[in-house]
Amino acid sequence: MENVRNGVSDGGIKDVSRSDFPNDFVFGVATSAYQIEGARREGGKGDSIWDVFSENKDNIVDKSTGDVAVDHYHRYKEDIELMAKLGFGAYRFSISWARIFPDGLGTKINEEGVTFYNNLINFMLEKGLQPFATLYHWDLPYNLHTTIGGWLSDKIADYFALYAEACFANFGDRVKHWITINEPLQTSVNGYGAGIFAPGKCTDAIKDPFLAAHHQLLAHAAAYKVYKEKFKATQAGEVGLVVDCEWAEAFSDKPDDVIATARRFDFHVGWYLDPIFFGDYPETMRKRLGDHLPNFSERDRENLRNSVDFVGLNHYTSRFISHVETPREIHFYQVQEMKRNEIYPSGEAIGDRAASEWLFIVPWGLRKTLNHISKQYNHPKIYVTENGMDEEDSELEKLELHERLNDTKRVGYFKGYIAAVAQAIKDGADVRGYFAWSFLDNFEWAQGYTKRFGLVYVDYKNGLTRHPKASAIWFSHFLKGEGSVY
Ligand code: PNW
Repeated sequence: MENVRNGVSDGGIKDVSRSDFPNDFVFGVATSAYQIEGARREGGKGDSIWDVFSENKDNIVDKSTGDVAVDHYHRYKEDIELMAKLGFGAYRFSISWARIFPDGLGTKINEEGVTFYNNLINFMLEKGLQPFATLYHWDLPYNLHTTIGGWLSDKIADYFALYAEACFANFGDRVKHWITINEPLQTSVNGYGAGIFAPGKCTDAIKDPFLAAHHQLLAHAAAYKVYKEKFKATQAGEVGLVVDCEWAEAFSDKPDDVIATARRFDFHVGWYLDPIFFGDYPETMRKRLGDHLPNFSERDRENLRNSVDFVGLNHYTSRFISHVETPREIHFYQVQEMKRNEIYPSGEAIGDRAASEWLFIVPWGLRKTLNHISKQYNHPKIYVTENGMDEEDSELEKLELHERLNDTKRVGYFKGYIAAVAQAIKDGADVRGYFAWSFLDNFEWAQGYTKRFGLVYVDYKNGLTRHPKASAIWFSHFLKGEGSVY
């Protein structure tokens, strides 16, 4: 039964058990290379834009870096063993481009980097975890930034295709699920617009995000084409793209708010998925951005069309969207003429807040997001590639270690959101897997180590030791099909 609060349904989300999902539904955990590996100068790795960005202490709130991170590079066996012990069936990790091609140019492969990922993948398989590999989780080889301008260059797609090809050739006999790019929107808007992510503000904060997005799409399509033409027949794997998408609920049923909500989706996911499923950017973007939005050639369109075997969805939170009149500046947010509200029209909060100021806990939003993507793009195969919440390190610091592990709020988050996935499957969405973000506490980009998203606590002050939190234990019971202990 669905409950309605302030005119908005709770999606009928209650309790959940493993048997609400098909047997072959994949449950995994997710991480990314820069956030966990460390070993910045080991194994022949080149610098990435994040290595250099975090050297500037103004860029990271606690002035930290990923130089050591949580040392997964050296502790990967311990980490994978723990994942397997908890009962997970898959691990979504990312490959550091600069470990494979230190200067990004695709000419000299770094054998030590290849060996590291071979060891990682082999160990995963030995422990019964399916590898889901992301090729690009924000750590562009720095040399590609300084020499060609990174994602602003139309040459980048060729370099990305060379890198993708090297990964398919070296790892594709064992990796059957590939993600080309993680959340291209965050790179475009935060990396090339706002400047809060690497590489930091560039030359034209208005045009650059749209150019960076365009080139990420073309790079994705180029990698997909390489796989299809050279590897698919022998390796029989799948290649997808990961987008991030909040749920956007119309603030009221006034036509202006309803239209603003649709526009919000266009600018958020339509920006990336419309070119793939329909051959061009959404009309609402074209109309508002004019020449600031690049054009696709016929060849681009052909390469992009249907260039995903699955859609990866990173989902954390929801907002109510209302229409606002703003000066129609060609700025990513202003041009959308909408406001993201954290309250119901009645004034009640949309959900409890996690540590990050953008993260409100709204389980029903995931059900609606999955159904929206399913309907909008003709029922694609979907993996939830990230979902999770954070806690504030400074708050946990005040507690004893065993108390820090008692993350009951996170247990509630996962129960609610996983139940929402089960509901979406019942509604008809073709969801094949779910990955919790993140396995370990880690380097949370501009927030450094101040925010903890892990199922496993990392003791930064005591040798980076790992301590499973209550949420990890909850998962282990859930995955075994045992009743919840919380
Ligand atoms: C994701 N937002 O990014 C990333 O893929 C992860 O690497 C990251 O650690 C995780 O979310 C948690 O932040 C996002 O502000 C970061 O809406 C911020 C937003 C969305 C996605």
